[in-house]
Amino acid sequence: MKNFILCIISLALFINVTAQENTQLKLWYPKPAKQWVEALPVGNGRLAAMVFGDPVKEKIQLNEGTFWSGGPSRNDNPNALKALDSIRYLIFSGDYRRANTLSNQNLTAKQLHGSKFQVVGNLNLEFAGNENYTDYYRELDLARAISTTTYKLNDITFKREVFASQPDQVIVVRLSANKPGKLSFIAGFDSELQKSVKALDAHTLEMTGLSSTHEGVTGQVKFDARAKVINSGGSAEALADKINIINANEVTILISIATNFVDYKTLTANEVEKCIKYLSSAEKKAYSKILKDHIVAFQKYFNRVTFDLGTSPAAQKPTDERILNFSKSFDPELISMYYQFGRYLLICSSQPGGQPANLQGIWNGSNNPAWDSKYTININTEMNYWPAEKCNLPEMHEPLMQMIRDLSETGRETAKVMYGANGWVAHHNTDIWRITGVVDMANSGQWPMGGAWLSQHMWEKYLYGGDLKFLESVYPVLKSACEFYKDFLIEEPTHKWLVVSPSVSPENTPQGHRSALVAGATMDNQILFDLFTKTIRAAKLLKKDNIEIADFQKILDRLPPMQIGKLGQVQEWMDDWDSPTDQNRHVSHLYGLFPSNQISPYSTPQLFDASRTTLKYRGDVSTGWSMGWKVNFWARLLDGNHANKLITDQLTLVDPSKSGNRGGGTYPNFFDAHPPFQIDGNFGCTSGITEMLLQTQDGAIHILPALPDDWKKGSITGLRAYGGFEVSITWENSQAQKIVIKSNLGGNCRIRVANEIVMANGGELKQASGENSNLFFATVKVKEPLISQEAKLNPVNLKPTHLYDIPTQAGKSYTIICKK
Ligand code: FUC
Repeated sequence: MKNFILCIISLALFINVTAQENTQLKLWYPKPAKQWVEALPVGNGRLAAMVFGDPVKEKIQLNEGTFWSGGPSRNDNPNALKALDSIRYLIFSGDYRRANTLSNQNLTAKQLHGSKFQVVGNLNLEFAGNENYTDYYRELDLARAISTTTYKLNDITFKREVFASQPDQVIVVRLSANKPGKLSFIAGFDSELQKSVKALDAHTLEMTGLSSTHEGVTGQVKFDARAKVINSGGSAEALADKINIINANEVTILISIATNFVDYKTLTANEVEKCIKYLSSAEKKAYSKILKDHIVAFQKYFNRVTFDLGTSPAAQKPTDERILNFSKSFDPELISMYYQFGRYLLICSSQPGGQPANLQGIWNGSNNPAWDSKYTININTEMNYWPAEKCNLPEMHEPLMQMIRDLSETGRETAKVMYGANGWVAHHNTDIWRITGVVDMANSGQWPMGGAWLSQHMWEKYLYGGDLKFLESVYPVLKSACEFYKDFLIEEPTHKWLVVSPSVSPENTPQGHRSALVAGATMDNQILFDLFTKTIRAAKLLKKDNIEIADFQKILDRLPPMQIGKLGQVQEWMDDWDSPTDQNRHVSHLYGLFPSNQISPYSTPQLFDASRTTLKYRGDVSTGWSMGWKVNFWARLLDGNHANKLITDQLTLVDPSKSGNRGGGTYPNFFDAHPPFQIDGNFGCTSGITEMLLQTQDGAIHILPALPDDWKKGSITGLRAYGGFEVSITWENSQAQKIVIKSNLGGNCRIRVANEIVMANGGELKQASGENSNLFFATVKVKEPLISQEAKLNPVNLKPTHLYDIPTQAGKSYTIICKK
């Protein structure tokens, strides 16, 4: 009996110790945040906060997704149409600089280059006499979406928890201590854009504010923010614009924020009523219930994917030290945590009914953020959503779908006014008002392809989920995008291909040109190939529009092929202007490799090799998002070690206290550093890690296509593949051991895997041959590339794989054992 009790006691102690040491999926730090990129983000898709965790002066910086400068607005330049022919003529005559000047004068928006995502303000909590705290600790628990700060003062342990509840639409701050009557502080709001701050009573603070006027558009977004301060024990008193809490046992603060925003053209909501409504329904609930509902709602999404790469002693250190040491010490758990952080950020910044994640997701501490913290749709916004479907967060994709629907409305007028064309068009930037004209100068802004790229997300959503009703609902958007190019494309003089002009290869200028303006940039051709191919497929599936798709097919047939230039590279432009010293962060001409599936090791080996050459010239280290993109590229090139090298480059600590730090990497709070903070790098890398473990775009589900040598053992569960499949993989000694496939839609499941496999429960399995009968996996057939005579191509040596077909039924799971 005595032994039994001892055993129980030591087990209890052990559990306690391991619980404390279990830092898995927790960002933690032994000191408060000083800089914004050290603070910890929480969010519910509409509301967001950055928590600094300062025991003396706590700052909780607040955002609301619809609080943007300006108001409903457009930025089409009406001079465009009359200048268009001249610009095109100048481009075909090789006078790129004059084309550029004309474009700046007539196509670029006259005044409005987009609104700014703005800051609601801060909730400040001031604690007198807290200066000598000890035992400080703060964390962000990714698995529960809660930021916690603890410290000791005079032997009393204080704790603060902050989370953003999606079900209750409030940000919750919970303060407690392990002795009663010890909590005293003053709570107040402040904001650069405030109109008023006052204490309505001893428990309620209210702040109102108005967004900025920007580029001639009057600020029209109004917010109402309220904090309900609920103390148990002690007392509360209203000061003029603050609340004083004295000797409380525990305090819960509920923060509600609402704006007058309804949609991109309507600002008629009553922000005060909305704000009160959220608050009054939340305050009826017990804290424990709000907390429980928050965790359940968050974990419904988060728990769908688990990822384990093993751990190492390096994982015991604070997160910023781990990032600092990453390239020197083996810390696989930092990679799995960074991966899950990307999923965490998407759940927190993009929820159905809200705005899509912008350049900073939904976290912004400045009223003049870099690039206005808006939507750059020549790569960055798309990158934000690369993980959505494959990482089992399809609901988080919804706000982007809505934005594309909106743009297909606003972009109609742009098509008509600027180019005299039908259909819809969007250029390289947009904002909450869904502007679709040319933002910034021609070298970056004159890119009429943003809408065409974005609309690929609709087709991808269909491929993963198989929802024909959804496809039917978005088909008009795809068709209308095609209609724009049907009118807008022109024949180029040399090969008689149909090309986009004027355009740019995003933000890159051919060396010696001093103007980026061109016709027929490779990325444009690749995007159009996808747009027309997939719209035709959608029309066929929906049994619609035979006549229109015959027209679309004719256009498709006349698009330029990809070209391989003299360096053996994928050519970026229609002419072979690529330079071996060009290390531009954009690698637009490899859109065909990723996110698209036009370049494949199996069906287009020459382009596959040329892509590798392009990337070698482009180099690895770059801005954060560029490195994120390259993880995906190297995964698609089936080179796990190189992809892993890019992850290591991306996990380079960017210390915000050191000025002049210009390289991309990762801030102490795990936010991606462009620099400055830009969230696309986080999302891009999460997508890239998925691509290393599972690919779905090349006719089969490819298991562990790009596993680095270092990732010998691990497991991942719940990834999604085309055709409604969910895939979990366990591997050891760098080889798949067990694969579990859940079929949500039924149909043939074709898998590509390095080792031979058997079905665990004796299900049907056969060697695959011919086309995959499952149409979700239908591959594309691109034209043969044109290859420069000077190009030297390298052989493509692929590791041998096996291809199998498994017939599946909807709702069933299939366990596959891999032979050694
Ligand atoms: C594009 C990129 C920049 C930056 C900006 C927001 O213009 O070229 O690097 O990411 O978007």
